[in-house]
Amino acid sequence: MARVYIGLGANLGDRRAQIEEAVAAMAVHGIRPVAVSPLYETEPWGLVDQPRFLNAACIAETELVPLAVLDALQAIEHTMGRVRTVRYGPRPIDLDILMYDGLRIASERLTIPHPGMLERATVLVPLADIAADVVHPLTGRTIREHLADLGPTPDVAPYPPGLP
Ligand code: A4P
Ligand code: MG
Repeated sequence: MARVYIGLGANLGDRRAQIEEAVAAMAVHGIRPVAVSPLYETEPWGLVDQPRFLNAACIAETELVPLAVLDALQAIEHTMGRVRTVRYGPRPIDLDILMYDGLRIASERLTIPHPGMLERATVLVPLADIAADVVHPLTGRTIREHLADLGPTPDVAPYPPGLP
C-alpha cells in the first residue's frame, strides 16, 4: 500500500462543496483519504486575473500505481465538469499529485514530486497541517522546513474567515 499526497484547488462554483465531493470521489476510485487539511482561501498565482481559490491537501492510501492515480484524478476532474482552457486558469476542481511515498518520477504525463510545490504557499500551508514531518523526496527536508523557508504567507487565509 502506498501513501499519496494530493493537492486540491477550486475557484469556480461552490468551491467548498466541490472539494468535499472530490475527496469523496477519490475513495470510490480506490484512493482512500486518511487525512484532509482545513480549507484556505488563496490569492490566484500564475494567471492572477481570476477568482480566489479554495485550497486543501489530503493524504490517501492506495494500491494504485502512480499513473493509475493520475487517471483516477483526471476522471474525477472530468466528471466534475472541468474543461481545460488556459494553463493556470479557473476550474471547478484541480487535483495534483504532490508526492507518492518517496518516489521520484519524471515522465511525459507525470512528474512527482509536483514541480513547484516547494515555492507555493497554497500547497505547503494545507500540506503542513497534515504532513509537517514528511520528507520531500528530492530535498530530504520536511514540509515544515520548506514552509518556514517561504516566510510570511499573507495570500493564504483560513476559510471560512475568522477561524484560527
Ligand atoms: N501532470 C504532471 N505531473 C502531474 C502531477 N504530479 N499531478 C500533468 C497532476 N498532473 C500532473 O495539468 C496538466 C498536466 O500535468 C496533466 O495533463 C498531467 O498529465 P492540468 O491540471 O491539466 O493543467 P493546469 O492545472 O492548468 O496546469 P498545471 O501546470 O498543472 O498547474 P497547477 O500547478 O495545477 O496550477 N492559484 C491558487 N491560489 N491556487 C491554486 O490551486 N492552481 C493553479 C494551477 C494556478 N493558480 C492557482 C492554483
Ligand atoms: Mg493541475
